[in-house]
Amino acid sequence: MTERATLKVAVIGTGRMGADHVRRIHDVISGARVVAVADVDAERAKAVAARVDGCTAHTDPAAAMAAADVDAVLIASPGPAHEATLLAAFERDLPVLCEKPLTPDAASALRVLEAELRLGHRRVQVGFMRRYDPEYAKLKALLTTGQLGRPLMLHNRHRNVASPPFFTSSMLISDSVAHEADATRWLLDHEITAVTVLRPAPSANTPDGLRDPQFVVFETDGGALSDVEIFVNCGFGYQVQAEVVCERGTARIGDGHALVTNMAGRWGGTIAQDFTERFETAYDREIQAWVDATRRGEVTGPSVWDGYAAAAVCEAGVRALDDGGRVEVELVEKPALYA
Ligand code: NAD
Ligand code: ISE
Repeated sequence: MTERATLKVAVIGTGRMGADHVRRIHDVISGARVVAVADVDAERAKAVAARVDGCTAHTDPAAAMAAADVDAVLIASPGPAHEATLLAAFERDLPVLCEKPLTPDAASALRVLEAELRLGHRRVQVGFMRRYDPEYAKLKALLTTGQLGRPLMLHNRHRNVASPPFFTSSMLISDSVAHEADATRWLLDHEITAVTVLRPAPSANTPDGLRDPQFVVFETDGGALSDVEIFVNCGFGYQVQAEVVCERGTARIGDGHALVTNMAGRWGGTIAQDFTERFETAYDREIQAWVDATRRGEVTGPSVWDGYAAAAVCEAGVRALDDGGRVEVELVEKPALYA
C-alpha cells in the first residue's frame, strides 16, 4: 500500500480545542501539517495561523477547505456547526476528524450518516478520544479477554471544575455525557436502549438555573446498567472515572494515582484541572491515529454510526431530563457500511 506524503490539514474552529489540535499537529505528532484554518472570529483564525509557517486564515470553512493542497479536515467548531462543515467536506470527498459530538441531535446526525452513505465509503473519524486514553484502552482490552465474565454494571463519574457561561442543563448531557454514551457502547459492546435522568437539588455553587449535578442511567441491549454522575461545577478538579462490575470481578480506572506523596503526617496527590491535562495523551494518540490511517487511505476509530448512536442516546437523555421518567432510544437499522 502506498502511503501519502505529509497530510495537509485544514482546521475549522480555532478556539480551545482547535488551537490545541493545531499545536499538536505542528509540535507533537508526525505526518501532517496545518495549511489552513477557519474561524467565524477572523482575529482568532489569524492569530492561530500566524503560529504556523505558510498557514492561511479564513472565516468561511468552505474557503479553508478549498485552500491550496488541503487533503484532510479537522473540525473543532461547536457541535451545532458540525453538520454544515461535514457536508461541505463530503462535497470534496475529504477525510475528516470531527470533534465530538458528531452533531447535537439525532436528526442532524442521521442526515450526516445518510450523506456519508451516499458517498459509499467512510470518511469520518469522530472525536470520542477516550477510546485512545491508555487507561480506557486497558479496561477495554481486559473486558475483551472475557476473564471478568459478563459486564453487569458500569459506574462512571465525570466532573469538571466549572462550566463555561454558555453551558445549559441539556448540554450536561449532549456535550458532556456524550462521552459516557460512547464509552458505554464501546466498552460493553452493547447498544444503549433507554435513558433515565435523576437529579439532586442543585449545588449552591452551580450558576443560576443550571441543573447540575445530574445522575444518568443507561440500560443496554446486553442487559447491563451504566450510570453517570455528571457534575460540571464540582469546583475541585477534572475527574473522569469508570468502574465496571462483572460476574467474576471488577475493574476501575481514573483514580489518577500516578504520584502519591507522604509528608508531614499526610498522604496525597494532585487532581487534573481540565480535560487538556487529563486526556493529553489520548488527544495525541487520537490525532496521530487519524493522520496515520488517512495517509494509508483508511478510516478507523469511532464512526459516523457511533456519532449518530451517541446523539440518539443524548437526545433521549435530554427528553428524560426535561419530562422525567425513562425514555427509550430510537435507532435506525445499522447500515452495512458500519458493520
Ligand atoms: P470554543 O468555543 O473554545 O471554540 C470554538 C471555535 O469555533 C470558536 O473560536 C468559534 O468562534 C468557532 N466557530 C463557531 N462557529 C463556527 C463555524 N461555523 N465555523 C468555524 N468556526 C466556528 O470551543 P471548544 O471547547 O474548542 O470546542 C470545540 C469542539 O470541541 C466542540 O465540538 C466540543 O464539544 C469539542 N470538545 C471536545 C473535547 C474533548 O474532550 N474531546 C473537549 C472540549 C471540547
Ligand atoms: C467538553 O466539551 C468535553 O468534551 C470535555 O471532555 C468534557 O469533560 C466537558 O464536560 C465538555 O463540556
